[in-house]
Amino acid sequence: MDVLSIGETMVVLSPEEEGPMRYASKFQARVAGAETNTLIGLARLGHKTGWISRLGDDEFGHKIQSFVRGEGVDVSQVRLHEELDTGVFFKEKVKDELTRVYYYRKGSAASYMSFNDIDMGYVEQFKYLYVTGITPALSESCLSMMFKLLRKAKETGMLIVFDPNLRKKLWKEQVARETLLKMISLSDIVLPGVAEGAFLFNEENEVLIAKKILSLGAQTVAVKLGDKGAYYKTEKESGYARAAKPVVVKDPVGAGDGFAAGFISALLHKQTLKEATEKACNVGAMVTTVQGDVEGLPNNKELKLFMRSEKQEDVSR
Ligand code: KDG
Repeated sequence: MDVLSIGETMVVLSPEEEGPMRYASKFQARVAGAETNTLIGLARLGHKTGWISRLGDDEFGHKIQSFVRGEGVDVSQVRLHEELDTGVFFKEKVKDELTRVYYYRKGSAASYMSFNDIDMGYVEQFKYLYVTGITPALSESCLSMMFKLLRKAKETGMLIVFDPNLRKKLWKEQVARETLLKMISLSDIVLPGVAEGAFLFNEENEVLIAKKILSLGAQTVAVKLGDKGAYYKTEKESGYARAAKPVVVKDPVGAGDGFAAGFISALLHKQTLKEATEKACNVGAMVTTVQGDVEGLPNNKELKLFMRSEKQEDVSR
């Protein structure tokens, strides 16, 4: 198996029309969660992925379990709970450049995850463990589970990829900062955005953000720069990469998860760090071209076409 992740996935309800959600009457329901977004991206690129989580034994829990399984991610470690609910969030597109998220996930089934949910025999089959800063924000038990899992995974020699994925609505700033810095020190590869660099180090320069993260113990950093691409760095090399071409952004949410999928996919194929960052930028860019977190994630053929920046027919018939 290639990549394992653990975290909460929810049903996301988005108004069918732009504008303040108070005026919305019709909603689109989709499945989204940072960790399964990345796992689905990796599965579409042909990699073997697994997901550990908890869901409510309710309509949305069954919807999520079927959807993620249908995307080729192993869900054998996902537990459904009769007395706990599946999380839900709303994604409001107020106007072109403003999307707001409202969570209804307090006390959700996933927030009760603990290290007892984890079968280390299952974990040890994987080459990479992908984690985000969202899971430790869900509850005390998730926080403690995350650090036990990171330590155990390191002992088995797994490579740990960490996206801070800062969600300020989920926890107090000081706890968030301490936790994310500690997770960086336990990770091999860290994929922050500039906003997370500013939050953690009071630094917005990608070169200085990368240096700070390497100084905490990570081996590799790729700082996401939005439509400007990304900056990658190790002790031995550094540089910039970007997507093959600019895109019209329909929905920015999920781009970072696609970036992580492209990055890890390239590493699994033993590509260079520059190639990994390029692949990551291209997958992340493709995610933003359609509504939804995973609907724009490409398979290998689609990605190759995009990266060759071949003009695609607008209508094929
Ligand atoms: O990166 C996209 C995620 O933010 C979205 O899918 C929902 O997991 C989610 C979260 O906690 O925000």
